[in-house]
Amino acid sequence: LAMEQDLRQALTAGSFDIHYQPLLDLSSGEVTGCEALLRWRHPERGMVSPAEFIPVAEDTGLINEIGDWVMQTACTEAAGWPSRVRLAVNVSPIQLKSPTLALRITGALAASGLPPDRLEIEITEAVLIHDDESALAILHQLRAIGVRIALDDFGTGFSSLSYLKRFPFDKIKIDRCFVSDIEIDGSAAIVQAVVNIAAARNMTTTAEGVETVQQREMLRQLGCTQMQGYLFSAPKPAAEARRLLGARV
Ligand code: G
Ligand code: G
Ligand code: MN
Ligand code: NA
Repeated sequence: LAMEQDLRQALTAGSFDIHYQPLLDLSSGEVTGCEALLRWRHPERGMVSPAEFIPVAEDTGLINEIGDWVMQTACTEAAGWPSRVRLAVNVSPIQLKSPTLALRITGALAASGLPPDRLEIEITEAVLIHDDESALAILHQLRAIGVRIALDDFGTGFSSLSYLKRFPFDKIKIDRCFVSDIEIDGSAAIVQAVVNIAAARNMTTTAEGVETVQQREMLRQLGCTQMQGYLFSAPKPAAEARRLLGARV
């Protein structure tokens, strides 16, 4: 309950910040995306991880206000980026329960001037587990205006390939657990299978948590579209991230 009050205050006190992590195209080596990752500077506890406070925000419904703030702030930042760089924003399953979400996202896009096809929302399979028709309807609305939809953390939790049939994703984000093991066990075969499924269904793939040159080269050989990870950059404050967008690997 203390955290709920703190979260409420954080919104008005301006204690939230967004860090941005570049996504690179594995064939061209260019930055073609950037993921917005929320940060909370707590007055007493210092930096609090979203892994800790997002669940509280979800339980209290505050995730809607926080999510709107993230969307508005990140779209405004991304409107100034080169046009090849897409903004990726995480959207919680709870946010997809709100019938006005698509309208609010449309409003954030219009206010910022960011074209809808430069926004990508990242959702986890949790959205699909409950066969929630209203969530799917919102995703279809967003897609109809040109917003891309990515399936985040693929291969963890209760992943089922049937989810890929239930909604036409634009992208699959391959969880970092498969990338960290890629040279050790059967992970390369799993990544290859996901890349093949994605290609067959007109989706692209992003490998998360890429930390070594060996991993990057392996992913490139496997035909993965994009990489994201500490090898190129950790999530950085907006001004720092902006300076990375023109870099190449
Ligand atoms: O950077 P990392 O520790 O920051 O993020 C931890 C988790 O928090 C990830 O699963 C990420 O998807 C989630 N997360 C980060 N920012 C946001 C956000 O703005 N909204 C939601 N719903 N989740 C976020
Ligand atoms: O769940 P989601 O994929 O949205 O969250 C991304 C999380 O992964 C964030 O916590 C981010 O800080 C973290 N992250 C990004 N790149 C790397 C990396 O190369 N290695 C590790 N271990 N974590 C990473
Ligand atoms: Mn994500
Ligand atoms: Na992820």
